[in-house]
Amino acid sequence: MADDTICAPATPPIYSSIAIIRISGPEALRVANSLFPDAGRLRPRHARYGTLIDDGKPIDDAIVICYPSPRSYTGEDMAEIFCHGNPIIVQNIIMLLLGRGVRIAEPGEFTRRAFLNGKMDLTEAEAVNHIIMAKSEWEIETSLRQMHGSLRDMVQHIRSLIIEFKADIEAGIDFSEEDIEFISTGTALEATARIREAIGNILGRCRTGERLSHGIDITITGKPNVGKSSVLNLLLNAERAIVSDIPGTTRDIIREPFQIGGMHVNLVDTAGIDTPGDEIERIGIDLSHRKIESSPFIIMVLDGVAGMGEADGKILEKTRNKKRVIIINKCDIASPEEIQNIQNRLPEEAIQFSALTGSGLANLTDAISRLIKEDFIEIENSFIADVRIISLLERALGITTGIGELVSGHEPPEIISFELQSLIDVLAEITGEITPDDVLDSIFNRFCIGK
Ligand SMILES: Nc1nc2c(ncn2[C@@H]2O[C@H](COP(=O)(O)OP(=O)(O)OP(=O)(O)O)[C@@H](O)[C@H]2O)c(=O)[nH]1
Ligand SMILES: [Mg+2]
Repeated sequence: MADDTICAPATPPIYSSIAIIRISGPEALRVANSLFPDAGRLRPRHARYGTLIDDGKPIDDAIVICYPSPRSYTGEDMAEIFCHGNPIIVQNIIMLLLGRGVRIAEPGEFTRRAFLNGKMDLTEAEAVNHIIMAKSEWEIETSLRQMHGSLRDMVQHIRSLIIEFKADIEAGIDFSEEDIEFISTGTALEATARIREAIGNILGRCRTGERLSHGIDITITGKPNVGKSSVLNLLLNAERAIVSDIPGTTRDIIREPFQIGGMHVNLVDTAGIDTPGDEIERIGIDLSHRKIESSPFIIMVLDGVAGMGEADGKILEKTRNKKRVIIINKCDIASPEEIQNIQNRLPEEAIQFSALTGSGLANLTDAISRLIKEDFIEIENSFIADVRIISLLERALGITTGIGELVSGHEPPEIISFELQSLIDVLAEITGEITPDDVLDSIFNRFCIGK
């Protein structure tokens, strides 16, 4: 347990109905009790309402709750003050606490203490920050599961597989001279394969989570003037991109975050692709081509009035292997014959759409969310992982491959056991049992103050 007491506002410095200040450490309860002049001890986990007094001067009417150790977020003695959400009041209370020997917390210090006091492992601590920073429903749900131990449990399961295997291998060490096999090469290879598969499985799910949490780019493409920017604006429900009847209006790439089916995506509007009219348009079209190449998901817009042309055919060809939704736009004024005509020339069913009236919008968002879920089949089981966890899992996979080779090569059990211990250590870094201070610093520095 830490020997000093920390405090910080847990809410942002804005005018709001309520602000919360947290205190944690050995002096937390004494300081919290001293805030009320008529003392009377605070009952654990009960709200106490009263006027906070500093040197005889009232500061605010507030509620204080105390949480004696170990039943608190940090595992230490803690108190929370709920005052009026005025930054001046918050500042006054903080100054009062500082005057009583409490110091201001570093970013993430409350969660760091919770981790150090065994209230949560590192995967759960990181999930706390992901919940706060989440940009989609999916991210919140996944982070919440992770905060409840989903990733920790999987890592612990693999760890127990390794420990069991290591015990079998070590049983053979004393007898290795005598050629007695405690575990056959076949069984050892099976155990290695099982461990490898389990690590590969988590790694896949972490990679999925990592990609999804950054948001997936969905690029809107088509020839000029078909209504790409109108589709973007309709989806965003905002006049984000300039719309005009002059072909070649959009020249830059416009990228906006958005939520589809509970997932965080980035909608990307691009310049219409056709023969450029001038140098700037040519640059815009080059950018569009590059964006299509790098984007896994495409919304291809066709013009229901102008019909299909050579440029459309080329874009269709270029996006053939992408996850794609085709929409026939301007259906509010296009003739049914022309719409049918276009559909007949398409390799897949298109959505009849109007960026002007909004018709077809639900079909479009459903189709996109279906495409994403098809591509990320592990979406429901993914983990929110960052490069730290992913690179540790990659290292674990490498070590496991090496162990397989040692087993096949009938290497002595001492060497195999040594490698199995390295593998256990790498997994312990994921959950934070073995983690250097600088790694902890870099993790908790990303948290807000007061968390
Ligand atoms: N009637 C009708 N007009 C539309 C529809 N969608 C777009 N338009 C019109 O089509 C014209 C071109 O729309 P934009 O959204 O600027 O088209 P764009 O594909 O982004 O064009 P560029 O940026 O030049 O490539 C504008 O005059 C829009 O008002 C639609 O669904 N129905
Ligand atoms: Mg445009």
